[in-house]
Amino acid sequence: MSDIRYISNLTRDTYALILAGGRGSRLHELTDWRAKPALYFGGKYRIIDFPLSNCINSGIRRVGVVTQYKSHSLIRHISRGWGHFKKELGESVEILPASQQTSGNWYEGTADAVFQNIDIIRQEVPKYVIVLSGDHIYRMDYAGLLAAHTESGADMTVCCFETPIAEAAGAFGVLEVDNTNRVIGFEEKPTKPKPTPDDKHKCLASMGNYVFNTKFLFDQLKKDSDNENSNRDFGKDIIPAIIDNHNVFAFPFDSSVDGQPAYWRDVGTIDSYFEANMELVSPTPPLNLYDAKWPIWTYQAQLPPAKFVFDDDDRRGMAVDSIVSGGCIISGAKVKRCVLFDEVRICSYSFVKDTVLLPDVVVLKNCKIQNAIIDRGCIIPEGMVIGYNHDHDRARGFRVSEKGITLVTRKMLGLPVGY
Ligand code: ADQ
Ligand code: ADP
Repeated sequence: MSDIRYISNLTRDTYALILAGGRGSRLHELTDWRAKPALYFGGKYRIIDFPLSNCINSGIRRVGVVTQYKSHSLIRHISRGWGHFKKELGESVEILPASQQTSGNWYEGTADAVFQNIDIIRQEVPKYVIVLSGDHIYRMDYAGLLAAHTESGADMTVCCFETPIAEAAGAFGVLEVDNTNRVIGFEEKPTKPKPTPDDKHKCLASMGNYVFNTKFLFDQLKKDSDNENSNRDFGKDIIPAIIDNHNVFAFPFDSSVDGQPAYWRDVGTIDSYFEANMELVSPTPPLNLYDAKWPIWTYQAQLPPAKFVFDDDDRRGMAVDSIVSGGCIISGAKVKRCVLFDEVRICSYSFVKDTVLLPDVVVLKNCKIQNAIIDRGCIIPEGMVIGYNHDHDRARGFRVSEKGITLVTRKMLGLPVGY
């Protein structure tokens, strides 16, 4: 069998389950009303679009999205925007809500979220199941991962990303591997992660993405469900329980789909969310969204092009070093190093810099905003200053992050829920 045929068979024989039920509590009010995978990112996407696009672009066309926490906007996004799968070709994206499939409970941990959908996976008869976290921004060809999984003879393969120890401590599962990449140790969110042999400042963080041989997965989930002391979690329970007696291999994610250094961001905090968005406005961002060979698919509203206009006083409306999405109008205002999602309006005499503006934000006249995230649908009243004095920001009910980013939501502005 030629290599190409071999790989296409692997992806065809794979069912992907994207876990998209997590709350993302360190994002505070940004995930009060939407699950973290539904959070907007990069001007026109939601986080879930990245693993979903990786599936499509890798040739995995049978996908289940497991939802739980505040799933309304996630479900709406997927059902609106992910209809390009062809049922006639055996392709599908299914939404799998916590609906008491087996035990009558909501999903407990991540392993339970898979366990409760075993019957749905079984119907698809896949050889391999790839369990993906719906929480991360990255471009990855899962076909290479599947090839490594089968070539190593693994029962399970864990994707990992070399991460500074300071960032990984308490945040990620950390792997220890031998020189064949076999996993010989695993700790879930250790406070003192074990460094890699080559660099004492780095460790191998689990990306929360796993490949399993289907039967092996089912056997382990069954075993775990019989264990009363289990948290029903891959990181806490399943991986530590199997590494000694089974073939568990690590797959280091070290180069992106275009051969560029691998990019993987957790965006789990207000600061990391802000930074990852802001990286995109730099002249050469580490995440390439302009690669026509690896498009990031999403739901696209039918919107007019962005518009930049002189106002009545002949003041120029302009944006530099910024991403400006469809339906935006910048009139007599200046925008610098900003990410503007759909239909943002910035009015005369306002100056907005280093800010992420989610869809439908309106900045009225004479505002000054910097180092901020403005949530969807906020109307910033005339003359408001944000991000220049943190005490003032806090006094008005805005949230200021550890690194000094001001988050403003509709609720904080006293605006009603619906609009
Ligand atoms: P965490 O990210 O802390 O660690 P978790 O909160 O369980 O793990 O989330 C994993 C994924 O599952 C996320 O995409 C989340 O949205 C989703 N999810 C969480 N609970 C869910 C539920 N009950 N139902 C459906 N989906 C759910 C995990 C691993 C670590 C690894 C990190 C990488 O345990 O070892 O390092 O992911 O981020
Ligand atoms: P979309 O409306 O496109 O799904 P969002 O991701 O912004 O976009 O979804 C957030 C959802 O939560 C919206 O339907 C919004 O109306 C709702 N929402 C926001 N704030 C509140 C609130 N305080 N109470 C109830 N629902 C809210």
